[in-house]
Amino acid sequence: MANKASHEPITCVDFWCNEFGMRARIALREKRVPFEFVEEDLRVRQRSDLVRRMNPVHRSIPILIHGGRPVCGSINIVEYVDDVWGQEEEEAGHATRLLLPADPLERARARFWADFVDQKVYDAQTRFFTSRGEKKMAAMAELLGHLRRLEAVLGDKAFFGGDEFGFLDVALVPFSAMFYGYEQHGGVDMEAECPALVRWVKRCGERESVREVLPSGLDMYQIHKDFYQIE
Ligand SMILES: N[C@@H](CCC(=O)N[C@@H](CS)C(=O)NCC(=O)O)C(=O)O
Repeated sequence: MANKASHEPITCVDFWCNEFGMRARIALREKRVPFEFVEEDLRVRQRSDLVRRMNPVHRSIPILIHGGRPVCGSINIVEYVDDVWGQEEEEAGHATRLLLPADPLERARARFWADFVDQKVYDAQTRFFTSRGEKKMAAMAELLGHLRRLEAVLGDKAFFGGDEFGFLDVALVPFSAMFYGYEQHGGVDMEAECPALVRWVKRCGERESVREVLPSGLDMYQIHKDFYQIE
């Protein structure tokens, strides 16, 4: 729903390679919402005063600051952006298209799978990066299992919600920036393992919002290699 608040200044506090934060920035770009990007370098251990003030509970990023008020949690931010700027787009003469599906059952399903990405995919990915040897390979196998499950959800659709890029695409596509890292660190061939998902990644990459936000696989690989001190 559009309201006056939607014209107040918008800031996104994030780090360029934060998969969670990419969701917020893709959603803002999808809605053509201008925002200021304030970088919080996650390589620095101590969180900034801004983050501690705006997200005292978790001290995590992304944080969307709208008219001085924080919205925390990436999925929460994507839904907020949909709520506030969905209607506004229509007023500006663009076709309104919400990221979340209109049908309640489809919305519930999209939220379920977004949560699956946060719980299962992120957890297996973190174990993959932080462990060595057999544990690392077991985490890779688990991660591929989760991605194949998502591939089955995608089916033969262009995007998770059907013909249009939407909520679950926004939630998952930042993780694709790690695919090159999975290949380099895990010795897997993503195209052979998850061909439909790789085709979907290419399709998503044709969107300006995704192109502008997603770092290259090589940059993501380098920063994770340094961060997790992987040889
Ligand atoms: N559920 C949160 C997770 C965000 C999160 O875990 N962010 C991490 C970076 S990946 C963070 O800010 N960590 C703070 C730190 O490392 O000090 C969301 O979706 O926004």
